[in-house]
Amino acid sequence: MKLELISFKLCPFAQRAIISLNIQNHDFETTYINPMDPPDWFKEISPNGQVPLLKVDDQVVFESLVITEFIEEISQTSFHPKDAIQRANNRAWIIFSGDILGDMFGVVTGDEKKFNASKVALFTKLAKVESIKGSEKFFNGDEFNMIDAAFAPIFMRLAWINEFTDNALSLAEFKNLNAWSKAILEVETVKNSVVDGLDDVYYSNIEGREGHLSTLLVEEDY
Ligand SMILES: N[C@@H](CCC(=O)N[C@@H](CS)C(=O)NCC(=O)O)C(=O)O
Repeated sequence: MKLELISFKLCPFAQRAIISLNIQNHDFETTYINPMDPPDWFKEISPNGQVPLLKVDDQVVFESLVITEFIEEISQTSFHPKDAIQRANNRAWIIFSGDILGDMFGVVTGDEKKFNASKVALFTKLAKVESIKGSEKFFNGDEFNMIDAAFAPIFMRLAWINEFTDNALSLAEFKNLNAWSKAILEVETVKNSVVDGLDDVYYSNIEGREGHLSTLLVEEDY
């Protein structure tokens, strides 16, 4: 089975698919496009015009959560907990993490009003996750699972934003999330799930959006 991931370097949804493919030891090719200015061949094969898109031989699978579940199904090892209720819960929180990414988009792109509203929505959701996350290393314990991969792009971007600003989105009030974030960001597969220098590209992206967040950037030599 030939796997090709159509991706966009800045896309947090594509990053989840990359982590899943690598953790589950699949050989795959990556083709980067800009989904805001997609090539014709992409328009022809993409049902919704979005990345990530996984080409499987001459068929396509789209939607990041469906792609990660598909990868799970074709893998020798499972990336989910064994217990059915725990697995169902993980899937529900994975869906929830997509909403968190929606709030982060508002934080990165919005004017001051939108920024503040998105930040409140973001922190309300993070507080919910904090309330159900125990003190285990990863979400389910010592093993890095799909839910950890789903949250990895969130924590990576929050860490960058905090580094680029005076901790505008600090997780300090969330003891469990803070520790979970640190554990996830130390995983090699997570570190390697983005291209070198993506933090600089992310910084430029925040600047280029000219939203309220860009006014909070600390001028340093990025
Ligand atoms: N629900 C989708 C969201 C994917 C998504 O929003 N991708 C963005 C890039 S990060 C995209 O392709 N945007 C272009 C567009 O929506 O036209 C998923 O989980 O795969």
